[in-house]
Amino acid sequence: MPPIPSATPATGPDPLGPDAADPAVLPTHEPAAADLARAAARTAGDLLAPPAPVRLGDVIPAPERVAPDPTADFVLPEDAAIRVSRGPAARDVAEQLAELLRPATGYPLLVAEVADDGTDGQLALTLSGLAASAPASTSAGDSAPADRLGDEGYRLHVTSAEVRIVAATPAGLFHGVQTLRQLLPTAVESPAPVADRWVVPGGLIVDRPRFPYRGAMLDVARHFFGVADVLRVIDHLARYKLNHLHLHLTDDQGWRIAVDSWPRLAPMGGATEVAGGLGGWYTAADYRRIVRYAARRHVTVVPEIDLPGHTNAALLAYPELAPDKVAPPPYTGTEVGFSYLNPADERTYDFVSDVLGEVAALTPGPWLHIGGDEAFKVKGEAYTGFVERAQRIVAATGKTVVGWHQLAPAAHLDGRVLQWWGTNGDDPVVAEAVRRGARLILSPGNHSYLDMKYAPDTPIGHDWAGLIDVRRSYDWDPGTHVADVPAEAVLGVEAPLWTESVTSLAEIEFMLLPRLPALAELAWSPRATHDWAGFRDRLAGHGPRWDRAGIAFHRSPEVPWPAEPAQPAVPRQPTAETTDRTSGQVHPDPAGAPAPPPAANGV
Ligand code: TNX
Repeated sequence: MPPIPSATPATGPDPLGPDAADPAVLPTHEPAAADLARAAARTAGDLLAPPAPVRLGDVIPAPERVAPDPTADFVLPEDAAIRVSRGPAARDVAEQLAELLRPATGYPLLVAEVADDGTDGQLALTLSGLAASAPASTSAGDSAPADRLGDEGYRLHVTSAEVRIVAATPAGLFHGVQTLRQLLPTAVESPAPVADRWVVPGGLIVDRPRFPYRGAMLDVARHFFGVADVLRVIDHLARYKLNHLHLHLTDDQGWRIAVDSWPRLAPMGGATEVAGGLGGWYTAADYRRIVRYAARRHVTVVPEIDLPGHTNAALLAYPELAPDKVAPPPYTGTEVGFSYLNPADERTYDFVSDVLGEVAALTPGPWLHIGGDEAFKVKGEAYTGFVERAQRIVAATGKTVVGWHQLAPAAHLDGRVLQWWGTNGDDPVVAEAVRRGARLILSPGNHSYLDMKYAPDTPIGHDWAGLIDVRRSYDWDPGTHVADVPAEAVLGVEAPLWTESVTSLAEIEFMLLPRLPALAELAWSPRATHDWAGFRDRLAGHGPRWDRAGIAFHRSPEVPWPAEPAQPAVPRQPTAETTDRTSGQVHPDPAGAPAPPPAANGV
């Protein structure tokens, strides 16, 4: 069996630590003669220098348009500074670029806000030597009209003098920074200073997403993961331009979010997990911290309260909601479909309103996910009646309802979104719901389920939807996947990670990577860029980046990874305890311990 590498969080800046850098002011004086001489010497050296190690098109997800200019590589000088349009959100993107570059380069990377720099109301971020004059006019890369870039697009123009990112929004600037990160040499992922030639390949990228919703789901109910683990997952999403993190917060094995109006839910319902671990839950402050960290990375949190099934943990805390009003024992197995809230009791709807109301109030994003899957014991009209009420309760909170595609037969409610997890794209019930106005998030079980094994000998995961190695996660088209569902009805793509058999951050990363980038590319890149051979080669370059950053991943045999370094680039230490379990519940991270046998799932 291939071992699961134990990931060591990079020893760079603590993702939980203070985020903001000191404000910096760039000197306004004219460059001295010595500075000019140094710059001239550097330019002369660069003319003789080897080409950039990364090609401009070596980016995941593949950009919409790439025009390399091999004569225009940019080399990051030690005195590089970042100039950014005024405003806190744009400035924060610049700070994040500086935070990204400082550990490996050891350069100070000053950040300064500049007034309108001729980009016609767009935001601009420029990385260049301190001596370079502030960009005075629109550079060639700025010429396309701003509205083409949309809410999340960006234009990245690399010349020998500067790297300039232009976007209509801070999110667009942020995505441009993620592209720039991948264009720098692998060593940029090092948590400690390395001597390297920090070269960015010259040319122009104009890029924007195919779908507005690009996400991943983390099931924190089957096994609980503390805040630090969730933040690290958000980092992985952001790197690949995914913009939604769906948190599966409740299930039979655990209730993971504190609810003031039903106070026993978290302490009682959160005290278990699969195989009998201690579980845990998020306080409102924990949850807000996740939401804030995600927002800074332009990721929206989508909370899920799974109803009316998958509710054993709620029922043991509040037996009055159970059909027989008897508290069930805690559940630590992996079957599904046995528990449910009593749809015939009004108290159930008080519960649903209170819980959804509190979760909505904690959540700045527009979505509220109500589950709805595998409620095998609530059938026919009892089920649709429940769902229709729950949909209206969500609407009353001001949020847009999302649910698993089992919601399809229920009446349409404006804006509702179904998350389709089928394994056969012929689904007339869902196609009919789409005709009535539903939009779809696509999570096909046999392509996007990150809890499926890669191969028969993958030590964790399931195989009920088949084995999914990278090619299988990559080779499908969200625009045509479900019969009779037009591409316009597809809001996007989400990759769910269920965690019946996933117990640690290292195991999360092992299941996420390298499939997450494949799914991110389907969600972001124009279909015209789809090309397995090209993707496989681009993906290969990410292995050394993950190694550098101490990130665990599966060395899929489908990908031509460069040879493994004899010595890992980052010294690996035993993974620290998975702390952050609320209420002082701390238990050692079982990374490295043999994985439990694959769970039997009743699906
Ligand atoms: C099905 S997909 C489920 C989950 C399980 C998963 C395991 C869906 C909406 N429900 O309850 O965790 O399979 O792969």
